[in-house]
Amino acid sequence: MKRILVTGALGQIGSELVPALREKHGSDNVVASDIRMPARRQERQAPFEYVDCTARRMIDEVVRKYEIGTIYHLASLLSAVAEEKPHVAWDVNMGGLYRVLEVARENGCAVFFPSSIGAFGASTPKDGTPQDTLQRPTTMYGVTKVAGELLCDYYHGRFGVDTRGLRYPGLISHVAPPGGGTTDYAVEIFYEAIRNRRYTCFLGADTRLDMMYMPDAIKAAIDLMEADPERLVHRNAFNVTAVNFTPEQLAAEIGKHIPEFTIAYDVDPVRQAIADSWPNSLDDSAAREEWGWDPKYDLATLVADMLENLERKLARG
Ligand code: NAD
Ligand code: AKB
Repeated sequence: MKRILVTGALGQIGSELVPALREKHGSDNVVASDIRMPARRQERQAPFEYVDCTARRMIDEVVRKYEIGTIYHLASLLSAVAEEKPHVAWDVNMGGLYRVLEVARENGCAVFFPSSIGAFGASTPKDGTPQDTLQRPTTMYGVTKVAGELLCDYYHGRFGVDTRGLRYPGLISHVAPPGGGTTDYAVEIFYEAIRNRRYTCFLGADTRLDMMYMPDAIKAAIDLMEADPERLVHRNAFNVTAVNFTPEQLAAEIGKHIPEFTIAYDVDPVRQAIADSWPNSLDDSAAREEWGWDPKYDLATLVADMLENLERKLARG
């Protein structure tokens, strides 16, 4: 088989996508890459390459060396970091995607591009946000996500590159920490609940957003890339969602397991403004119809699994 390349592989998603792909296709067939080096010796044994996605030559060399057939392009700056460094975010998020698409065009690779609820803005319908709707985001992150979706569609229509993408909501996981997004509170809260029995949230109590547990997010990416292309109408990018809650509701669910847990609020105006510009909830019926999207985790099962796994991880030190 043609091999798989994952860019930004040491981040929150890549840390779980790479093992899932290796389990499915064999370790040697999945090449992890990043601009950081893996920490553990075990991770160094499997194929790993230093690839800066803004350097076309580096992507090209690795794609040719390993005869790559599919690129999961995860390298990106997330919403809060992108707002701090908008120029860098444009270079990495747009420049990186453009170069990945160019290499894919020349080498006949398929490309997975993760978009986000950040691709929507304040003028988008907020509840049950449709698949096809107004997209006028007010953040640099959102601008790069909308432009990225369009660029991927362009490369499919104009050059026949097999591009596919998802609009992920906030992702919750216990393997790698989140990389500087607006939804990071929904991961931090678990660490603080276990360590200190309290958490001070940077978003307001009633901030409602869609979220998803990482196993569902990984399955979504792999299922979409394996879906029958004849059935895909949207390609870039499908709304996907699994759970929907406010910080207050998440804290209450954690409280069922840790009764002494308390939450307080110290709102960060920058991240609050970003969250307020995003949808309250997405309509993911196109993903369900076109490639069978069907998440497994709801709020109760997600919280129980997160606490169990994180307690074990933190106990190991
Ligand atoms: P992350 O910040 O955890 O990881 C990104 C990785 O990219 C990091 O390991 C970083 O070192 C690497 N990177 C940064 N600049 C690079 C460069 N120039 N070249 C190569 N690698 C570089 O991000 P993540 O949460 O794993 O997200 C991956 C993708 O999914 C991003 O496109 C993100 O926008 C998207 N997404 C994530 C979420 C989420 O909640 N995690 C939600 C929606 C969309
Ligand atoms: C972020 O908050 O930036 C990400 C996302 C929803 O895209 N988690």
